[in-house]
Amino acid sequence: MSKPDSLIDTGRIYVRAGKGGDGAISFRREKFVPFGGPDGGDGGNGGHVFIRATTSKNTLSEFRRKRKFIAPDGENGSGSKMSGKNGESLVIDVPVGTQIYNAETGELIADLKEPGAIVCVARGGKGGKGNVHFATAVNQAPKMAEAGEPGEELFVKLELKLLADVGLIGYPNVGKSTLISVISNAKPKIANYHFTTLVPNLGVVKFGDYSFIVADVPGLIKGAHKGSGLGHNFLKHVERCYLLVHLIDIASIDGRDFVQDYYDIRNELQLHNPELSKKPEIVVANKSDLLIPEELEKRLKYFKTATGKEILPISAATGFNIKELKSTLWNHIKGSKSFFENYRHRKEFKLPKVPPVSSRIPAIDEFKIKKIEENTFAVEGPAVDYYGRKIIMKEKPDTYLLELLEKGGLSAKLKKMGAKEGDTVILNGREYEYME
Ligand SMILES: Nc1nc2c(ncn2[C@@H]2O[C@H](COP(=O)(O)OP(=O)(O)OP(=O)(O)O)[C@@H](O)[C@H]2O)c(=O)[nH]1
Ligand SMILES: [Mg+2]
Repeated sequence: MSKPDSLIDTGRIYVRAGKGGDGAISFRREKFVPFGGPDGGDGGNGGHVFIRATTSKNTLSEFRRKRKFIAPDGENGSGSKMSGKNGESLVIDVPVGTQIYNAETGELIADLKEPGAIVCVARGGKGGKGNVHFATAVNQAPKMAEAGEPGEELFVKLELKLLADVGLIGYPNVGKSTLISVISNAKPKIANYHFTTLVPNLGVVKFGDYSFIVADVPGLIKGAHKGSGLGHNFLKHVERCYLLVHLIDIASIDGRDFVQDYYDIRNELQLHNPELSKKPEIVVANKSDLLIPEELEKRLKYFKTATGKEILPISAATGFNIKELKSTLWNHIKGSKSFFENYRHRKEFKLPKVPPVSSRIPAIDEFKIKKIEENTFAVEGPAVDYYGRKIIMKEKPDTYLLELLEKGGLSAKLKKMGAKEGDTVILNGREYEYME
């Protein structure tokens, strides 16, 4: 049987948003007009990457197989002022209760606590402008356009701490999965042995016009807080349930004393995190169908006397008292600040509008000259990087960059650094000869 370390409730993925499409360099063609005005359209924006919480998933195990999520790029612009299409956004669905971290900095990006909660983790790049935008009084046929901006990329760490209105806890084999299968839409595996459930199951319980979420957590045993059985991996999930349903096997099928069981589990909660033992809790006695009524009464009384707690007898197998249990759960939840309302209202889902990213535009004098060896200088800095990448030229690729940097004082700066006639200047991957 697999042990807790095989349980995947963390994941690490790489996300990259789409690059913006490039602007087009194009000119109008008309009859009798040999060379029309510029009509190059803009590039589309790159697609974003979103992460969204859903109740239809309960583990992050799939991210062991798929780890790269790349949104499509925006399309390039084209002639006749046609803009390129935006790249579609990519949505990654994760279980409700997933926390999202920047894997490099450890910063918490979002805690997706509600079904439908969504966060944009990487923004697509802004599309570049077409040559339509570059026409001036002096240059009416601009053979230049803007390149699209790259999309954001990062490594994301996912960590699941399941969230539910109700958490079902108890020893293995007491019938937790059977119960969730009876009250909700969940279809977990059910079997007559311990640790049938290895990964928590979520189910949506309908109650009148409302619905709430129940989590079936793998069985707990004595020593769980130290890692026995399936251990604290699951106690962690219980932390974020509002109400605990503590299920015991009143028929003692496995030969244990149910009062002792109750105390054992309470003790594990306390040892794992004292806050857990303060949560509202109801105690439910399952498998009561296996006892004759007199014996059931006797045992319920024994439990109440020993613990001073109320206990509700049910049978997940026959349906006895299941309606009563549901309304008891509801009575607890309806007063809580739980998220079921949210669940109800989020049926229709729209992606939030997120603007594309674009880099900061540096001033034209934001560059430095570096003497790299005798008679050789390199021009570096934000202005070179930005304009060198940003402007696409149809002809004479670097003239625009050179003219621009000249306005930012290129020759003067070179001279100050001691450049002499005939020296080599390296700029944007090309070599030039310096002239006084
Ligand atoms: N007679 C009777 N049997 C039940 C009842 N509820 C569950 N069972 C049986 O008890 C066994 C265990 O049920 P599960 O629902 O798998 O128990 P669990 O608590 O989820 O067990 P783990 O996942 O191992 O922790 C199965 O054989 C069920 O058919 C009940 O109310 N009455
Ligand atoms: Mg189970």
